[in-house]
Amino acid sequence: MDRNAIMERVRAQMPERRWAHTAGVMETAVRLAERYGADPAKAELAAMLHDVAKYWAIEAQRRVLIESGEAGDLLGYDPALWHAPVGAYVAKRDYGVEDAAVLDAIRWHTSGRVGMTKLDKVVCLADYIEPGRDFPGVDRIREEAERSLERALVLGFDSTIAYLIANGRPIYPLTVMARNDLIRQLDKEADNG
Ligand code: DGI
Ligand code: FE
Ligand code: FE
Repeated sequence: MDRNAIMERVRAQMPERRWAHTAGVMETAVRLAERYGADPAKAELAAMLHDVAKYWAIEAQRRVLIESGEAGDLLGYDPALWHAPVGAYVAKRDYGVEDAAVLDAIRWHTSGRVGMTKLDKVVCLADYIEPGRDFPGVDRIREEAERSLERALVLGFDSTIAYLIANGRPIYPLTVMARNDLIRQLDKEADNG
C-alpha cells in the first residue's frame, strides 16, 4: 500500500478527532525527525499508524496480543497500553509495513522501552506534544523539545507517571525503566561533554 492509501484507510478506522490527533503526530514527528536526525519518512509512517488499534474492542486487542505472541507481561496491566503492540501487529498484517524500525516505533510508542531508538523517541515525544494536546505541563515539554529530545521525553514520561500516581493507578514498570534509561543517557552525555 502506498502512503495515501494507508492514510485513507487509517482515517476511516477512527473518529475524526483521533484522526486530527494522528495528523498532528505525523506533522510533529516529521519536524522532530528533521531536528534530531531520524528518518522523516519512517517517522511519518509510524506516526500515521501509531494509534491504528486504539478503537478496537479490548477483547479483540487481547486476542491479537495472545495470538501474535506479543503479550509479554502486558495482559496484567492497563489495557490502555495494549493498542501499541497491537498496532504494530496490524501495521504489518493489514497495511503491509515490513520495516522493523517503523514497527518498533509503533510497538513502543506508549510504554517506551530501554534502549529507545531515535525513531522510537521521536514518535513517542510527538505523541505527547502534537498541537492538539492539552494537559498540564505540555507547554514546558514543547519548549524542552526544542532543546533536547531525551529531556523532553523524560518530562513526558514524568507527566504520565505523575498522573498515574495521582489517580492511584499501577505503573507499567517498563515506563519507569524507559525513563531511567533516558536519564542515564543524559548523564553519560554530560560526563563526556
Ligand atoms: O494513544 P494516545 O492516547 O495518543 O497516547 P498513548 O499511546 O501514550 O496512551 C497513553 C495512555 O496509556 C494514557 O491514557 C495513560 C495510559 N497508561 C496507563 N498506564 C501506563 C500508561 N502509559 C504509560 N506510558 N505507562 C503506563 O504505565
Ligand atoms: Fe497511542
Ligand atoms: Fe497517540
